[in-house]
Amino acid sequence: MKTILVTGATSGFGKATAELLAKDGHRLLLVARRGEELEALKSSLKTDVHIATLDITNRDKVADFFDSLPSDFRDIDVLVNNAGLARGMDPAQDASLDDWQQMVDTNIMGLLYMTRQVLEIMKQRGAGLIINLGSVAAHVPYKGGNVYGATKAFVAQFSRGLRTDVFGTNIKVTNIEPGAAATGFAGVRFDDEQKGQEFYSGWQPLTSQDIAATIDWVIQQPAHVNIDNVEIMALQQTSAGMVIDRSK
Ligand code: NDP
Ligand code: 8X3
Repeated sequence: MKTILVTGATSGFGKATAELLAKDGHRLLLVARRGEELEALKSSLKTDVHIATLDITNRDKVADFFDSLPSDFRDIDVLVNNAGLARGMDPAQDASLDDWQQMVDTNIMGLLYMTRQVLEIMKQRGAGLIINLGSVAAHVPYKGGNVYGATKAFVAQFSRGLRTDVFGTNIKVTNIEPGAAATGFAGVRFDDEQKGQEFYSGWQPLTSQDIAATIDWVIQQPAHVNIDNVEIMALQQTSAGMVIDRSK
């Protein structure tokens, strides 16, 4: 039984991961901004669960969260840095600066606030595992993916740098990079749940359970094994080929 902290547990990958890890009897800390969804999830899980309404972009609130952890939940073995989002899909020349700000604040700064805090615990314990949710968008540009992809490129390089820094401390680091998966993601991106659903219809994307199973597999590895990177895409998705503009 491990103590596992999952960010963004109210939807998609985070929720499916909490549900799967609860079946294995792990002790779970679940955070997100929507308190009612966290309460409902907690009451559906048959394991020890501590929930906290937390906006990971708020550095002080993240510090308060760690300062006020119940004693039973302090010895965190695993952090799943899952909370994240895309906002908008306009080309850079038309994009909203507010959307860019929110993606940077959440996918980069929020992930860093959580990571820095948990490293204090893992350092003291002399062990730990940090699993980051990157994306194939870190490596493959697509129209309108501009800042979202760049935040995930940050996650990829930060994961490599972090693994380099913690070498010799028994702390593991994994970056999981999925392709498109049917979650709340597209609805948030387009700010339109219906449009989000349409993005996933007519083909078979990854599911939340596919990624939860991957996270569970990473957690189950023996102590001497570090899964550095996992790239996973639906069979029906691939990266776009080279395109030539002949309009001029
Ligand atoms: P969902 O929209 O279904 O879930 C995102 C979760 O993040 C929600 O639980 C949301 O909770 C939480 N969240 C967002 N902002 C904050 C915040 N500021 N503070 C705390 N929690 C926050 O999306 P996915 O499950 O698909 O996404 C999970 C991760 O996987 C993200 O990092 C995403 O970039 C990545 N990813 C997704 C892919 C996909 O196609 N679905 C593919 C590759 C990577 P709440 O609103 O309650 O705060
Ligand atoms: C989200 C995956 O392919 O929609 O990270 O950009 S994709």
